[in-house]
Amino acid sequence: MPNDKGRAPSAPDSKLIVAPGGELHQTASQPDGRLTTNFGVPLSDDQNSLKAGPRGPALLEDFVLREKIQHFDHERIPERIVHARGSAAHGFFELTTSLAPYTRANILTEVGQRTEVFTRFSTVAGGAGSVDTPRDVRGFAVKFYTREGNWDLVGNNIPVFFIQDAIKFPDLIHAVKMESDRGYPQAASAHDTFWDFIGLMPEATHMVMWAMSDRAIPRSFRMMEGFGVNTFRLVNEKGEGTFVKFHWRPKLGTQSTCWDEALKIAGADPDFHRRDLHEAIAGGHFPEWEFGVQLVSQAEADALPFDILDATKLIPEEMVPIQVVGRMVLDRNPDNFFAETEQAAFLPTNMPPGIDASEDPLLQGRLFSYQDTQLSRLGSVNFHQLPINQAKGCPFQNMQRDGHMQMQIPKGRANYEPNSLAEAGEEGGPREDPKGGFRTAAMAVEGPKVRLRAETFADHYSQARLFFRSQTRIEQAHLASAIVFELSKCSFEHVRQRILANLQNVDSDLAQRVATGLNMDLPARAEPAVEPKDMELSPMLRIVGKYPQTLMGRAVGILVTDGADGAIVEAVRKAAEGEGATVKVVAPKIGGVTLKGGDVLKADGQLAGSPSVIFDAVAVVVSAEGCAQLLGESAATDFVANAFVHLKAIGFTAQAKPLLDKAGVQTDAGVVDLGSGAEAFLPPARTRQWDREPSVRMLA
Ligand code: HDE
Repeated sequence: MPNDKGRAPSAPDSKLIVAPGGELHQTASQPDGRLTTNFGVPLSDDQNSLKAGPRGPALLEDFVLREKIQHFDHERIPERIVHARGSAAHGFFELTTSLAPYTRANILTEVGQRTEVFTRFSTVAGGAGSVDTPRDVRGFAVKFYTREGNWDLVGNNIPVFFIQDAIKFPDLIHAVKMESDRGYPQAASAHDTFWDFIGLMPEATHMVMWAMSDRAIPRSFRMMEGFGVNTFRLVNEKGEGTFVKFHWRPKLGTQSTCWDEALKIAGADPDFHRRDLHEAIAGGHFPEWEFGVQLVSQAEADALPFDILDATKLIPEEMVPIQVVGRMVLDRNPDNFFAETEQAAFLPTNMPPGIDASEDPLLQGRLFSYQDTQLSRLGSVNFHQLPINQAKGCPFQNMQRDGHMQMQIPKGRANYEPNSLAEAGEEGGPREDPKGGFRTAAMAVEGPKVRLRAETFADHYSQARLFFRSQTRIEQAHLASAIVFELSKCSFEHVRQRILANLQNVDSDLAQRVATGLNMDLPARAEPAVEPKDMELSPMLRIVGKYPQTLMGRAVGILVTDGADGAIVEAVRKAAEGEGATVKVVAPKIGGVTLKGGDVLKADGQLAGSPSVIFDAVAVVVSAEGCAQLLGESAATDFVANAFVHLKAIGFTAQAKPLLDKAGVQTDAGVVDLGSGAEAFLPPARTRQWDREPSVRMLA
């Protein structure tokens, strides 16, 4: 007998409707709330397939079974060839200073105007299911739905790139992704083929410095800078062009993790950054960035000691200051990961009138690649009709027709131009706008057709040196240690030697430190195409010492046991939350603990699954008996020991001392006795204890 065993409780009201723009929506508030097939036929049962008898085989006529299974079979689409793993959010951009002298783009001239945005952050090398915290560049792609069409600023969290010409991109990506015969490593540059390629590509050296710096292990998406990387051009009403570099600066400052911490986060919470972004927005802590520009005239560009069209070079802020002209706030999580985050298609070619590409040979290739890749990824020339990609501020209208998945029903027969259908009283369709429409900046271009790189692109080391030498002592040590780590995973000795030979052009001390870290002799210096120059140092390129000392955006974990003093827990919670931190209680059991005095305190996380790597600062508030039990639990010792070696503030009650001692914690300014009040815990909790590092880690 048929039965409804296994049936889900009645679903919320749900029905498909077609919005006026032709956009398909599934809403959850339709009055009849009936489950239907994709073609609207109401279903009486979608939990039992149609069978020949209760125990018989399924019948071919079961369109309910077939439709459900078939749709499921085709749910996946190809992941992005690069930047496959990403997370995104909606928000707005607001212009605070007009750039009218330089551009006619409405989004950059109308002060106070708010433009909707959709921003996607990503890693580069790993697949869609890889972890959030590998050492990697991060994508920072912003889609502005402007009144003059979409503008996609598809940037990274590092202002330069590995290569100068787009034609090398497939080689770079093949080298960094998992090796093709063995299918590993996933989401890691620490392997033979990447370093083999890098050693043979001196132009990559500057970017490698950044990729080995703490920038490549960000603390959260909310704490990353963003850069347009390529040089673009702003074009004003008169058709005059000005070079521009675009910048995003996070309100929370640029912050990173420690490398050992990043490795451990990968196991503890592979979705660390995705979760952080989602929870911050859901909790009303909206991430915010300043938007800035560096403007450079042609004459100023000609005077620079490098080529402004070379994407392996940055313009130091000390040379051309960043003018902050706007801000971006992300205040809404996507409703559906696939429909929005996965189907979002960013195209550097999406530029409103007044913003234009430069001749940067890396950008020139990008202008082709992104449109092209969507055709295999999203499968149709009509991907611009997907809701997330639709131009919202200025709907599209043109003579393009048909194709797979055409979602619109164009009326009439005006699908060509010029036409004179209007003279016959018919709809003639849209027309060009010679004045207001997009016009490419009329830059003079001349020369023979050649496959050559300009000589002005030949200096591969000056800016690598600039970057390394501009770092603080701490950051230099991290960078050197990162190269040692990566090269130690490279099995080719000749490749390690080549890298060491190249590094001597950056800084001989760096090269020696890496050689010592590898226990290798320093080979002869590689002969550079152009001798590197010593540029004026740029302290703005640092992270350490620059980010605000604040608990905003930070997470505090309080480890408790039965018998803990609830007043201290509450004092720490109140103080930390008062400064904007998120506070979570960690206990040996998820049901929580019974505090001194008998109250029950629920836990947010169980100790084994909530290690200290997911927090920025920790407090240990335990009873003497609870502490004695924790001494036999390695997760507890790890909790404290890792907090210490990851340079975090540790607040403790007197009863927790045996656990701190067992974990090897030595007293310093970041280890705070909570007996004298929770306030003392706050200053060290606002930052990392960099001074502690030499006592816990042997750095190169
Ligand atoms: Fe990309 N890049 N890229 N890239 N890129 C893609 O387009 C490409 C480069 C960047 O969240 C792909 O839609 C070439 C620089 C981001 O959806 C693809 C070259 C910068 C994203 C592509 C570069 C970027 C991509 C893959 C060398 C910083 C993710 C999927 C010329 C300015 C966007 C896709 C998102 C994605 C090509 C170099 C940023 C294959 C040929 C430099 C943030 O089209």
